[in-house]
Order: sequence, then structure tokens, then C-alpha cells
Amino acid sequence: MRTDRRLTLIGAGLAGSLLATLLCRRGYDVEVFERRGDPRIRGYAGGRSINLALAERGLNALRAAELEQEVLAQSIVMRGRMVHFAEGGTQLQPYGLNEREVIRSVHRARLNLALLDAAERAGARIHFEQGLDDVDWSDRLIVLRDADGIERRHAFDHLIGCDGAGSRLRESMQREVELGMRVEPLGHGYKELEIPPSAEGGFRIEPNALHIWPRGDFMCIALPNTEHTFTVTLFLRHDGADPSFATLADTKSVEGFFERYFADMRELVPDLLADFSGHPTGELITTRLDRWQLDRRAVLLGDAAHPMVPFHGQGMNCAFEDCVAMERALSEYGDVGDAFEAFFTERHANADAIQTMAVENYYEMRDRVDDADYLLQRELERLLARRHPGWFVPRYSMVSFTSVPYALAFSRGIIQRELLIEATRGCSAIEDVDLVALDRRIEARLPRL
Ligand code: FAD
Ligand code: 8R5
Repeated sequence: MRTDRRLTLIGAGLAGSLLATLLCRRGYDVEVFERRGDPRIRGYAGGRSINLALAERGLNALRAAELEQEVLAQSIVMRGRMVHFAEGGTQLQPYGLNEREVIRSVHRARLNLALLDAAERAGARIHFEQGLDDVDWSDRLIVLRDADGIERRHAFDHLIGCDGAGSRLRESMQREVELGMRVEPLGHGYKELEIPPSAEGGFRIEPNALHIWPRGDFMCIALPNTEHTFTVTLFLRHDGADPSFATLADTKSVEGFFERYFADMRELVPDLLADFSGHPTGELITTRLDRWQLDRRAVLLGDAAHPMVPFHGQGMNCAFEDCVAMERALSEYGDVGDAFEAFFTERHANADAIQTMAVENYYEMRDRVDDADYLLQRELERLLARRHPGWFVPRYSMVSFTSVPYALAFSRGIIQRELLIEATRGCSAIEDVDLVALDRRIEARLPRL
């Protein structure tokens, strides 16, 4: 085996296991070190049903690994946002323009199992309970630690860090070179709750939607599971004036909070108080790096390279797209170091763009989806999307239903939003919009895709 065909991956999470599969199929000799135990033997720690939204970019990567059908078969289609208004009532806002433009809810643990099986089938050697502790860069050794704290060293040629948002490899690289890391906490956290099946065993609310309870500064969402449950997530500021996680410190205030803002949740989530006190409060942080590589020997990918907040449902989708980009770079460049450089050059601005769009989508979800001006802009956006297909494509659609580079979706999104705001200024209905004048402005300002 030529040494430049040997790759060492850190982390067998979503990206690590998919990347291992893709690279083995390209003839690389892939070894993966994962801190946790093999979930196929020990079962999943925590055991809660956590689901993720899978969109086109993620599906595209799964297709490359021939896993698309297997994953789709165990997914639930979400056709749009079901908005639950504060004053009661709901409204379904479709995500796409046709029945193919949908996102899907997938079970994280099950997806990870399918990916691990695929990686091993493809020939990857996965070592569980082998967490990366540090890297000896001068001797090209990784220092691993098992569950009992026993240390061992292992030689590497090239390292790919797929070890997630709290990446240890990133820390080891940072000690060697300035990665230019900026940590941007959102100031809000999240809490997961569960809607169980109904007494008859079915879904308690509409299954084919992503539910949103927008409440201005905070919100709840719910995604369906194949077990007929929903995972609800409350997003709320950590500290400061009521309501915040800090002010929800006792049973009474938690009950009062849900009573006041999410009245239907009391009935939907029978274990509300137990879930609230028993589940940890999650952190929401964007971390940006100026560099993802060290010396052409190591590179970061997925959450290790670009942790993002969840509001566009793109963390996994972007990590999967990274895997395809890495595979492509390795097949285009004979030299692994060159491939790492090319990968970084292609992905850095795109990761930066989706990180920014993810933060923006929090504001949109929690505060805009029930505003009249927003709804009018959205109606016009959909009209224009039909009038100018493949040209005026809503930003949400570019992100979720295409593989248009995120940075391009971001820059076109800015122009499109300006056009929508200008065109709807002073209008109260779609009939008031001067479409002919708008067509001319689109022609002048928005290049064709
Ligand atoms: P991970 O999947 O986190 O994998 C990292 C792996 O590295 C893990 O297996 C970990 O055990 C291992 N590891 C960590 N440290 C070490 C070490 N020192 N040595 C060895 N191994 C190590 N994304 C979406 O696209 N859509 C969604 O709807 C969505 N919902 C989400 C819901 C929740 C509750 C959360 C937390 C995230 C969600 N995301 C979603 C984001 C998505 O989970 C991540 O972006 C994605 O998992 C990133 O993949 P990754 O492989 O980079 O990291
Ligand atoms: N991640 C998602 C969207 C966009 C929905 C829209 C939003 C929970 C911790 Cl908050 C969120 C989306 O614009 O209408 N698609 O997919 C997934 C989301 O949150 C996930 C489930 C989550 C981290 C907790």
C-alpha cells in the first residue's frame, strides 16, 4: 500500500462513517478511531429518539454511497412548516413548489448504524472506544485513550478530523498553529421534550410537517419520528428577563411558561416537567475558523470545521456535502496535501455562508413566519419562482432542494430579498404588485443561475 493511500479518520459519527465509506470505495485504506463504543453492541447511550431533517445535499451524498433508498425508506416526509399561532390555529406553509421538494425526518441513531455498517462493508477498519487525546505532530503519532483510560500511540500519514463540534483534533492543531478560531455563542439554548403516540397508537399532530410555535424571542419546533412520536425542541435565551432558561428554575415557573405561551403543549407532552428537568439544556454556538488544516497533514470537516446553529437544519447536510467534496478533491489530486488544500478552498466560504444563514433563520422562524408583510413577500417569492424557474429561486429552496453552493445562495438571497421588499412596499395584496416593472428589475439585478 502506497503511503498516500492511507487515511486516518477521527470520529465515526455522521460524517466520519459516510466519508469512510466513500473513500474505501475509491481504494483508500481507511482507519477510523471513535471515542464511543460500538452502538450496534451496546445500544445507544441516552436512548431518546432524536431526529434530524435531511435535505437534498445530504441525500445527494447518501446517493453517492448507495444508501439513499435504505435511508428514505425509514424517513418521514415533511412538506412544510406547520405554524401554530400564539392566538390559536395553524397554517401549513409548504417548503417546495412541487411534491418532490420536501425535507425528511430521519432517526439519528438508526442513520448512524446504517452508515457504520456501510463503512465496514466497504472495508473501513473502525476502532471503537478509542478517543483521540492528542497528536504528536513531530513523530506523526496520534495519542488514543480507551474507556479505561489506557493510552496508546498510533502512526498516521494523513488525518481527517470528523470528531464533531467539540473536536479534539482541532484543539491539537490549534496548539501547533493559529487556526483563527472565533466562538460566537447565540445566547440561547435548547431543551428537548417528547410528544408520545396517541392512545390509539397514532400521531398526535400532523406527521408530514415540521411544526413551529413562533413566539417572537423564542419558539418550539417538533419533528415526527417513525415511532409515531415527535421530538419537540424549545429554543429560548439562557439568561436575562423572563422568559429565559434562568427564570424557568422551578416547576411552577415551567408550568406557567407553557400555560401562557404553548397552551397546547401541556396536553401533547404528558411528561413535560420530567422532560424539562431531566434533559440537559443544549448549547447553540457558531464557531468560525480561518484555517481547517495543518501542514498538509491534517484537515477538519463537518462540525469539527464549522459548528453551526441548527435553524436551517443543515449541520448534517453540510457535513455530508463536505464528505463528497473531500472525495472529489482526493480523486482530482494525486497528493493528499493538495487535496486538503483544494477541499478547504472550495468549502470554507460555503461553510461561512450557511453558518450565517442558520443564525438568520432563527429570527425568521421565531418572529417572522406569522407576520403579514413576511407572508406577502413569501407569496410573491413563490409566484416569481414559478414565473422565472431556475432563475428566481427562493433562498430556502436553494439551500434545501439544490446543491447550489451555499455562498451563492447567500449572495443571491440578498438581492432577491431586496427585490421582494421593494416590490411589496405599500402593497397589502399580491394584486397590488407591479409584476412587469419587477420583471425588469430582476433582469437588471439578478444574474441567471
Ligand atoms: P458528529 O455527528 O457529532 O460526529 C462526531 C463523532 O466523533 C462522534 O461519533 C463522536 O463520538 C466522535 N468523537 C468526538 N470526539 C472524539 C475524539 N476525541 N476521538 C474520537 N472520536 C471522537 N443537522 C441537520 O442537517 N439537520 C437537522 O435537523 C439537525 N438536527 C440536529 C438535532 C440535534 C439535537 C443536534 C445536536 C444536531 C442536529 N443537526 C442537524 C446537526 C448534526 O447533528 C451535525 O451537524 C452532524 O452530526 C455533524 O456530523 P459530524 O460527523 O461532523 O459530527
Ligand atoms: N438541531 C431543522 C429547519 C428549517 C425549518 C424552517 C430548524 C434541534 C438541536 Cl431549529 C431547526 C430546521 O425554516 O421552517 N429544517 O430542519 C431542524 C431544526 O432543529 C433541529 C431538529 C435541532 C439541534 C435541536
